[in-house]
Amino acid sequence: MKKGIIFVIAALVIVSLMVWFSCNPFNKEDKASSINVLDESDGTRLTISCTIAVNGSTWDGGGQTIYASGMGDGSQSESQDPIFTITNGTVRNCTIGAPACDGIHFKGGNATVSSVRVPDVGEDAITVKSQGTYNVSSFTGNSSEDKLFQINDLCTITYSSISGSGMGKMCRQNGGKTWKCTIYINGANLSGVKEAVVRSDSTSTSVRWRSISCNLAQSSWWYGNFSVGSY
Ligand code: ADA
Ligand code: CA
Ligand code: CA
Repeated sequence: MKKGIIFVIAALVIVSLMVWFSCNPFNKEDKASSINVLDESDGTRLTISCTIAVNGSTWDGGGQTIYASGMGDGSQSESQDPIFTITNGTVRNCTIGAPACDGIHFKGGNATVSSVRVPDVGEDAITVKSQGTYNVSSFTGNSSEDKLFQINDLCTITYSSISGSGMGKMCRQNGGKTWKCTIYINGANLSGVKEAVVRSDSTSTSVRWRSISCNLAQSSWWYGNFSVGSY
């Protein structure tokens, strides 16, 4: 009997240490490269407790819905973890369930997000964090409180076949920044937009667009003094 209890306690300690080393919540820098605790019990659900770092490969979700545990509450707090970081790679074919935390971060090189749905966007859905060339296609993001997409570094980014309902703006270049980004919008179906399609404080930024439908009058689509043209 006593032996049994000692065995159970020892097993608990070992499992706790394994979880701690793979996913130390106090060590933010290591989180993106650490191993997730996965729960794929019914094949359509994937529970994660750390960021999935995609680097040089394609991550295909096979239609699964991802649930983040202990990574943020999906609010407007800026301190939430991203669900994915992508450097020179692709994330495709999944749904990010709530809480969607800080969404997906582009971290450099050539990277793509395709066939991804976020029914209840967290702080935002996709952020450019480092310089690169990026593609977002067949993407649905609903119920953003503020922005769907955020751009925090130099990039050329193409948004194709975007669908979203409920947002302040579809895309925001980081406030007060004057560097150039080149934004292509190739098809967007937007409803419940409160502020703009794109907002930027940079006069060197360029937006080229086609096939946008939006509840806002076209005179309110572009918030800022950047270059806009159709293509
Ligand atoms: C806001 C905030 C920025 C940055 C950004 C983001 O615009 O002011 O500092 O955190 O959100 O990346 O979500
Ligand atoms: Ca924010
Ligand atoms: Ca954010």
